[in-house]
Amino acid sequence: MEHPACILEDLKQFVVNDAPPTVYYLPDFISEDEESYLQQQVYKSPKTKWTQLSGRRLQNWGGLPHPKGMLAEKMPDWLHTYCGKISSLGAFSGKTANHVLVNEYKAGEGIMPHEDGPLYHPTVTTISLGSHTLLDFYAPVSIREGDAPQTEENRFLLSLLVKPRSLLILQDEMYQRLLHGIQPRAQDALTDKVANLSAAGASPGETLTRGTRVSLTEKTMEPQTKRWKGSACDADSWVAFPVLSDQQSQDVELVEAFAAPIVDKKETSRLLRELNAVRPLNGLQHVKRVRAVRGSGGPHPLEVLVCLVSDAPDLKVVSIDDLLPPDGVQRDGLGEPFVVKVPARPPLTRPQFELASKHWPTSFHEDKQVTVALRGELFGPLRKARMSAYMAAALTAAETGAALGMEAVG
Ligand SMILES: O=C(O)CCC(=O)C(=O)O
Repeated sequence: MEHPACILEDLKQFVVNDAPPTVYYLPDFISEDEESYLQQQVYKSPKTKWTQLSGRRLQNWGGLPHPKGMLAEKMPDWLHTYCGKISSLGAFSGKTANHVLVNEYKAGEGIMPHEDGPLYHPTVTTISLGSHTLLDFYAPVSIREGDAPQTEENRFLLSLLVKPRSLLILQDEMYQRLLHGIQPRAQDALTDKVANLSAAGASPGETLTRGTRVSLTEKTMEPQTKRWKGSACDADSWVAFPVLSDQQSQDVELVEAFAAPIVDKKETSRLLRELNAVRPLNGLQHVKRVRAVRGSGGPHPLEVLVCLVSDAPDLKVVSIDDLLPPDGVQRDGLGEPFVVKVPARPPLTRPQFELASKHWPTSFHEDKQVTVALRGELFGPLRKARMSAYMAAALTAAETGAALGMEAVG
């Protein structure tokens, strides 16, 4: 279907002028009935469609983005309709959105600052369902000398208040240069750092309590990776970030397990020995079996993993006796079980380790080179200057070749 090549003139009234170019905020883009319909469709989707990440759940629709182009999957009708509706605003320069991420955030959950990258047409559109959130924007890490420490706090620039049923469109600098994220908070105190307060019908000083928010993020996958225009090439103006494997870049996946308090500390070694024998945590060697309960003024300073929820005979069990075989583990010293989430895989990078440890203590064999690379410090100024020179030489050679009528290979 044909869509306008430019964003519709009518939408210009929704530009958020207090933010860098370009943000369109459309309150009440969908009706309450449409919101309920979309929520029903999201929650009706097969359970296998959800991926549990630390701090949110995710559904991926349309295919798997890949640098060589997306392995496309048919979009379900309920999403296809809304991809068409948004594309008909001209949000994707005549193209149709072909990829949707559905994120579900419970109150208190969020997403780390990130950029969506060059695999997509540089526009992202988001429909929000169920609750508001604050979407925060950050300057990227820069290596210019004399800058203040590059903490998240120092790089924070502005927030946008996205209310349920709204449509947010981000393009240009807001999409291509800035990072976006959502702080894991249950309440948002609105300040004048929220650039679209009046458009969202709110005022500074208000505090909004978050509920469960579902966001539908529609994008268009480019057929091939494109280099964004305007990326500078002098060695001081760029940072080399590593291209990590999928496993190294992904969020922390969690599995549910039963834990129980150790009510008698003196029984800890015996309990560990016996639990390891009757309920080994197969594939979870990275997870520490016992954790100290932080700042425990309470009666039980330690908790132990009993078994994975998937290993339990009956998911509704509440008693320790139902989780353990009659023999093999003396119950003395164990309290009643409860469900926790533990990291499903060993962390491969420091950010993954930090996130994983927030859920349950986890061991980490750090690859120092990856950590340094993630900080953008893998190459010193001399090596970067050399890289810039080689890249410039390659470009010159290509341009000269093209001028001589030679054909590019590779
Ligand atoms: O939920 C949102 O509004 C943001 C989602 C997002 O940034 C993402 O999926 O990459």
